[in-house]
Amino acid sequence: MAGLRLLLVSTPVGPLGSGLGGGVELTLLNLGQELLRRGHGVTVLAPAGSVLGDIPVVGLIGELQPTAHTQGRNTPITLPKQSVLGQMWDYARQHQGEFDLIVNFAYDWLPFYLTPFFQTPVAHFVTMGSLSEAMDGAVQRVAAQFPGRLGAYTRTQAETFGCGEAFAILSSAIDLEAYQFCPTPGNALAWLGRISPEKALEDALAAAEVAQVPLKILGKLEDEAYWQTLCQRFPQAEASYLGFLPTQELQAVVGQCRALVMTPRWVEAFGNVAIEALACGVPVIAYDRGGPSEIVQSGTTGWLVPPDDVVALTDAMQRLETLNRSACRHQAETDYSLPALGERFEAWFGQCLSSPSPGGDGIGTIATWAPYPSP
Ligand code: HBI
Repeated sequence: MAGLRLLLVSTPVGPLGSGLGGGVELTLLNLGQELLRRGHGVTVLAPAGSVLGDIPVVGLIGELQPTAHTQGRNTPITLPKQSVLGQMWDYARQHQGEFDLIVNFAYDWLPFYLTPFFQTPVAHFVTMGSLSEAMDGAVQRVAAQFPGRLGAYTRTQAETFGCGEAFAILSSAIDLEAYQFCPTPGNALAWLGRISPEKALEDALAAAEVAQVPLKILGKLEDEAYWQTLCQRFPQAEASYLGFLPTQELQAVVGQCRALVMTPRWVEAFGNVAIEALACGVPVIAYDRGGPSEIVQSGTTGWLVPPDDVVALTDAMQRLETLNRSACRHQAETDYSLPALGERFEAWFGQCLSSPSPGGDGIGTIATWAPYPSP
């Protein structure tokens, strides 16, 4: 595909590099580098102070958007004064003629609403599952008016919006050169992730205690009180907290483990930690829920167990010998490399640029608007 001029619009919750943007920061870094390598033009729009490797970033001044995580299903859409979200999309409007395609990575109502107002096609990579009625409506409206312009990490995540068939499933990727295959592990299991209730670390601790295997815990300690209750509840668990490590150290610790344990209480859109483990040859034991259920090949590169079933989790921890560490690394190389990601996104961009926009001049005159899909 000839070099496209691409504008990638980031999340308004924080500057790139601050960690506030979570998984989408990694997605933008990996995708941006791969698209540049393939000869496309890439410009990233993001809040001022953003840094993204050697990818050109235009930083906009403005007030950050509250994270969607804290909003309820019926919370009204709010925009702070001088919102950076508004600033980013006004910049996109003014400069749209310089680009062939604009790709939105914000999980916010405004960019979806503005889709018909642009002459340059706008596509949306959705980074979480359904969280609110307003966002569901905005997503469904783009699905109805601009078929093909929605992308997501996983099918399960896309289905949460009630229009899963409208999404291109793009999965994720990591820079495999940063992860070393480890053929001979020690005895411990690993648990990776933000230490907060929706990740249900208590289930992994409970199972590890019964299975009598050591558990190495890594990740950002977001909820101190929650951590303290876990330490009190599982005094016997042979568990150690190793902190929030940079990739180089993280992959060295995880590679030494016999398996990664994932216990998500919510629908993880993807679960990057799963492919980090596979890249090191480490099988994944995960609840059969959300992103990990589309990553783990149960019986070969890990085990999928019934969600929230700690007994099944314990059993799986004791059936690791039949899993194949080389198959884990191979799956990462086949499905989760940067070239594989680039292939998937290029195919999606081609679809976005070929699928017909609705009638009308595409600048959102009332007559062309499809009414909100009736609930
Ligand atoms: N909240 N309002 C809002 N907008 C985002 O783009 C956003 C968010 N919360 C979390 C988040 N993005 C990312 O961390 C995830 O999409 C990965």
